[in-house]
Amino acid sequence: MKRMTYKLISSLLVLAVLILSVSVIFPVSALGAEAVLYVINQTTGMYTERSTTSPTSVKITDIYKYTVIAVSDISDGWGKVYLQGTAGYINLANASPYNDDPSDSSQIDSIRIEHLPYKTVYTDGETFSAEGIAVSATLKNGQVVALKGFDIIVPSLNLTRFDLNDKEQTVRVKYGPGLALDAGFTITVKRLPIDTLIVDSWPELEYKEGERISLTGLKVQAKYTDGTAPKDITNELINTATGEPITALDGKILAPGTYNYEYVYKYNDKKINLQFKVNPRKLIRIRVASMPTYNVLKDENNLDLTGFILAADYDNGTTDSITPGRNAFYYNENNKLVEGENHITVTYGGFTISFDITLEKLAVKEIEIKQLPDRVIFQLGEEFKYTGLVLTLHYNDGTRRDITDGFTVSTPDMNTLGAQDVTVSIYGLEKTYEIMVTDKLYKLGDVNNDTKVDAADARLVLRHVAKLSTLSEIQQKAADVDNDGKVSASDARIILRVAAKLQTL
Ligand SMILES: [Ca+2]
Ligand SMILES: [Ca+2]
Repeated sequence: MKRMTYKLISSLLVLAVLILSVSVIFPVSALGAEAVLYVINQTTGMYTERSTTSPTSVKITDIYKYTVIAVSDISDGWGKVYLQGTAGYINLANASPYNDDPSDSSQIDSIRIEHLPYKTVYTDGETFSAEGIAVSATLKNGQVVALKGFDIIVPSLNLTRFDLNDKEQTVRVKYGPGLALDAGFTITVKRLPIDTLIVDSWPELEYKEGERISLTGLKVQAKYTDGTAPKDITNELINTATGEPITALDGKILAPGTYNYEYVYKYNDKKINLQFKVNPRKLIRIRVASMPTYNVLKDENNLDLTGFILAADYDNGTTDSITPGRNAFYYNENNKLVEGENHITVTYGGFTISFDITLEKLAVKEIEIKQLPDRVIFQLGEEFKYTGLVLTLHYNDGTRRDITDGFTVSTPDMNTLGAQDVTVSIYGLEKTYEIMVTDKLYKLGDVNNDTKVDAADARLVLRHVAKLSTLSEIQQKAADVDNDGKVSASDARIILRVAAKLQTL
């Protein structure tokens, strides 16, 4: 509900009228001309007359008793008024200057609408006008006076799409606080005289899956029964099911299917139907986008599809990557994979393609020394060892495995000083690494490696034998002076004899 104050409307109207009249007749400097409010005492003989100089007897409209009206340019008992946008003159003999409304609304017993506004029939969306309304107040002392400062509560003059007929609406007139002084009258809001909606041109109605709906080309016009020129209302259409404007459909992607949309303009009985069809995309071919990267035959019934991508191309320009199931494949003539060339056939979505792939037996294709043995420097004449050597086997399927035995290691000449190549071999593949044979690694008997063979060396041997401390591998070599492969008290005794120069090594 829209609430407006007639007082405000009136003064705005007067102001507008004044400005209009003054600026037309007088230069801008005369804007100060003021209107005076008059109240009409009776309708009999009240005429407005179309003339700017001497009033004539042409009545332009009625003014009713109790109407409060702005009058200007008063002379010789006549005053200038504007009624429904037209200037005229009234004879003031039957009007009197308006005195203010009662200052206290409690003096008023009731209010009454003496005459309705000029306009009581509206078209959907028009603006309400109170012009012409006459309202009286009956005071508690019985006197009846004209009222000006009443409120008018105007209902919406906009019909909705659910208003299938012209609509009666009530306008309330109220004076003062509360609702005690209240009157009302009915106005009619008429529907726009829409006859039919005409689709002048259609948009694209059939789409491929994934395409966006385009309303380009759609032109809908409303035709009116009253001869009004047809109006393009394309963008004002409303979907009856969702209430969304038609513009919300533009650019949408709809799943495949048929869509019947009903659109209305203004009222639900003025509608058009749009049928959109979205066709499911069609597979037009399949192709190998990427070959399998795994080329080792492990299972004659299953091709390893690592790296394999089958592309499915559709008529709407889209492509899917497919991972076909085992049943989509057929291998060679008997459906078994073999070593060497294989002819593979794939079927998907009614399309068949084939490609050839070469499969090898699982084999080691390369070896690598992952970790050198614990020792690569040896004493001249020492026994060669390769403890700690780790080999990595690289298979043709991309996998790898570490081994610490099962391979063959060549035996270097440990009695020759200098660098020696050691060859490690397995599966016909070889790798070499280098060892060094030196006479500087240790001196027999010199367990603590201080260049002398003396009692200190013998003591280290005895502590080792007694398990009080442990000699390193090299120290044990130096300690085993009798060369029996063990470190024992007998070695300590020989070291002491050498230290005492009773024996040489
Ligand atoms: Ca020593
Ligand atoms: Ca020994």
